[in-house]
Amino acid sequence: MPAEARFEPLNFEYLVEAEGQRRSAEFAQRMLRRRSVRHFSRAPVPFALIETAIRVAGAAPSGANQQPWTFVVVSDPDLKRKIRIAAEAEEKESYERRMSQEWLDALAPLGTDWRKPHIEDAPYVIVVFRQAYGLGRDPETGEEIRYRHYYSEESVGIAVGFLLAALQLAGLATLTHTPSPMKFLSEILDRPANERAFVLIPVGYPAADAQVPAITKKPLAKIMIRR
Ligand code: IYR
Repeated sequence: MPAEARFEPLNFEYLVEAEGQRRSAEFAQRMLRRRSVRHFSRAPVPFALIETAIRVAGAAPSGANQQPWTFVVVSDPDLKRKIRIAAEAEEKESYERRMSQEWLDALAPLGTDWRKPHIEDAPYVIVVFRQAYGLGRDPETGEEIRYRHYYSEESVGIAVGFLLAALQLAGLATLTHTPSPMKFLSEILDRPANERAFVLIPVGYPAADAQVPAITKKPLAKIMIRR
């Protein structure tokens, strides 16, 4: 039997125009500085910053509010090493054999290769899992039941956007990394059958001498159309 809708008053914070402008500009200024970082310092990061960012990610909208995500926060050096070794093995195969020349050419401006030392250098690696379907128990029989998840890809993508924004505002550097295939992450992190690795995010402070590729974002005129 489906649960019935229940309603409550919206708790909305109205801002006077000047305050809205101020906050919007401040947020933009901070977000526009975000860069994907591949050179991390080993300096420790307060766990509270990670926890708060994941709380923010968990507030993202999702299909049928099913919240089809699990955030695995890895700081254990042995686990990080295992993940790095497995990721590098997949990446080496990808760069040397699986990726097309067209793909390699598209990536060339980023200067990446199969080596992923950042997985071990960053104090935290957040591995985001997408729950392809839900798992529950039949209240009568106690049997395990599977239920459909709606728009889980989109939902987890939105939650990761929230997560990256929250980490940026916490003064942390991040990288979205998707070694392909990512099945090894389920095995190393012992995740259940309904979960699929979605993205791996090293989090930390940048190395003092961190470099980033000299690339730019499209101007507003190229991405926005008003009708
Ligand atoms: N997963 C590889 C390759 C790679 C692919 C894309 I698309 C990127 O934007 C960056 C890298 C790697 O992480 O090196």
